[in-house]
Amino acid sequence: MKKEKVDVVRWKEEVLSKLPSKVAKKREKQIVINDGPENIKVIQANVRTIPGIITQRGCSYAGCKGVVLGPSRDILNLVHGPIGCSFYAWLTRRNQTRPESETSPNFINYCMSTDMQDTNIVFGGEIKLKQALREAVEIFKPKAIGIFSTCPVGLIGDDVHAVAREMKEELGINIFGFSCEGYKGVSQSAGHHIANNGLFKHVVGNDDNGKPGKFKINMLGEYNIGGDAFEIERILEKCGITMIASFSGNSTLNQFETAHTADLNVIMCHRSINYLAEMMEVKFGIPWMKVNFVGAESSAKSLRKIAQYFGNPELSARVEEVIAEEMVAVKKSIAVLRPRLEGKTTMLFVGGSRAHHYQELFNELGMVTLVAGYEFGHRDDYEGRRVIPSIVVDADSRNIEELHPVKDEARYHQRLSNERKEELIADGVEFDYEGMMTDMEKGALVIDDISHYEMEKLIETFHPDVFCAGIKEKYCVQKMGIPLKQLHSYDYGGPYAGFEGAVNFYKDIDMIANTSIWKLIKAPWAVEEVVEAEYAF
Ligand code: CFM
Repeated sequence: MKKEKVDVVRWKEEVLSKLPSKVAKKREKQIVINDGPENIKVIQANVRTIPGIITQRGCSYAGCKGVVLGPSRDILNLVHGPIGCSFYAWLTRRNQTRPESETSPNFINYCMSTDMQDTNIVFGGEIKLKQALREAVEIFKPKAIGIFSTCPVGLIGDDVHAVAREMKEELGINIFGFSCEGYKGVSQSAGHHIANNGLFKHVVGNDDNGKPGKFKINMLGEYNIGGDAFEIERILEKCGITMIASFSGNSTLNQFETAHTADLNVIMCHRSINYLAEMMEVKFGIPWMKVNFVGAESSAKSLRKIAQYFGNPELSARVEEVIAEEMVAVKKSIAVLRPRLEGKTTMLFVGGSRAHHYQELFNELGMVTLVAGYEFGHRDDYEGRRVIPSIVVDADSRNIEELHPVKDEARYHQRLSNERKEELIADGVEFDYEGMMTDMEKGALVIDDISHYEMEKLIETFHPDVFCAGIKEKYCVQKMGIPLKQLHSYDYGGPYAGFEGAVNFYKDIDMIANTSIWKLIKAPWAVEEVVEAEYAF
C-alpha cells in the first residue's frame, strides 16, 4: 500500500518561496516533477552550487584520486599538496582489494603526500615533489606513480606534468600527473574526466599481452565499495566471462595496460567513466554498453545482455543456469522480507549513478522511491544520453581537457559491425544509457544537488521510511527519527551488488526500516519551538 500522496507541486512552491528570488529562480530548474518516460523533463544539472547553500558535493581531486584511481592497488598515488587534502586518503578508504599474493604490491592503505608547507607555496613545490618521487621509488619500488594536484598546486603553477616526464626518465618507471585541483569544474565529476584522460593517455594500451579468454570484457565504473567487485567477479567467472580490466575496483596497473585487448566494455557507473569508454571505442574499436549489477533482476538482465552481445549459445545457456542457481536464495529472501517492507517509502541522494541503480533494489522489495537526485550527475544521467547534443557547454566544463583520440591503426579492430549492432538493437539490446528519470514514477520528485534545507523539508513533509545518502547527512537525518543508509560507504557493510549483494541489502534495509528505535526519537520541530522571522524591509 502506498503512502498518501503529498502534493509535490505545493512542496516545491513552498521550498522555493523561502529562498531569495534569484536563488529560487536557479533552484527551480533543478527541482523537477517527473512526468513518466514519454515526457522526460529538462533538469538543470552540472552547474555551480550557489554560494551559501549547503551542498553535499565533493571536489575534482576527490573524483580523480579518491574515486577513479584510489581503488587501484599497485599504482602509487602521490598527492601533491598540503597534508589536509590527504585526510580522506588515509584509513578512510571504502574500497577493498585482493592482492594476488602476500608479497604483491598493495598501496591502498597508505597515504602518500608531499606535505607542502608555506615555503613551498611561496617558492614552488616542484623540488619537493621530485624528492618525494625518488623517496617513493626507493621505499616502495612501484611500477607506476600517479601524481595528484590539489588546489594550491594549480594556484602557484607547479608543472606536475613536466616533473612527471623528467622523473619518468630519471627513475625508469611510468609516472604521470593529474591536474585535478579541487576547484576544477563544479564537483568531483570534473575529476572523473581528468582521471579518464590521464589513464587513456598514459596507461591504457601499453601492453598487448592481455589475459586469454573466450568472452573478454572490461568492467568500467565499478569501484569495489564494500566488496561489490568481488561479487561481480565471482558471477562473471561462474559464467565463463573473462574480465580483462576493472576500472578500477580491485584493479592493477597491468589490467589497465591490457584493457584494449577486451572485446566489450560494460559500464556500471556511466557518470564517472563514459569518457574512457568512448575514447576506447574510437581508438581500439571496442564497443560499450550500459549494465547494472545493483539489484538481482538487473544483474540477471545485465548478464543476458552480455551473452546476447557475444551471440554464443553456450554462453547464453550457462548464463541462464547461473541466474537460476543464484535466484534461489534471492527469491527465498524476498519471500520473507518483501511482506515486511512492501509499500514503505525511500528517498535517495547519492553521487552520479547510485541514486538510480539502488531504486532497483528497493523495487524488488516493493518499496517506493518518492524522491531521488544526484549530487553531480549531468543531464544525460537524468534524461538519457540522447540529450547530450543539446547540453550547453559552459566555462566550467570547457576548463577540462577534451581529448580527441584517433584510430590506432596497428591495434584497432572493429568488434561489432554496424549491421550486427542494428540487429542487436532490434532484439532489444540497449547500448546507450537511458538515465534515471525513465525508470521513475510519474509524480516522483527529482532534485539535483540537493541542499540541506531542502532535505530537511522533504523529511518533514513526506516522512520517508528510509533515507539514503552519505556520512554528511547521516546523523542529521537520524536525529529526525528516520533511518539513513549510507550508499557511498554502505555503513561499512556490503557487498550490495550482484545476487549475494542483493540478499545482503534486503536484510540490512529490513533491519533499519523495521526497528522501533527511530520511533523513540522526536524530530526537532516536534519538540522545539520554531521562531519564524521575516525581513522588515
Ligand atoms: Fe559513480 Fe561511484 Fe557514484 Fe561516483 Fe562518488 Fe562513489 Fe557515489 Mo560516493 S563513481 S558517481 S563520485 S558510483 S564516491 S563509487 S558512492 S558519490 S553514486
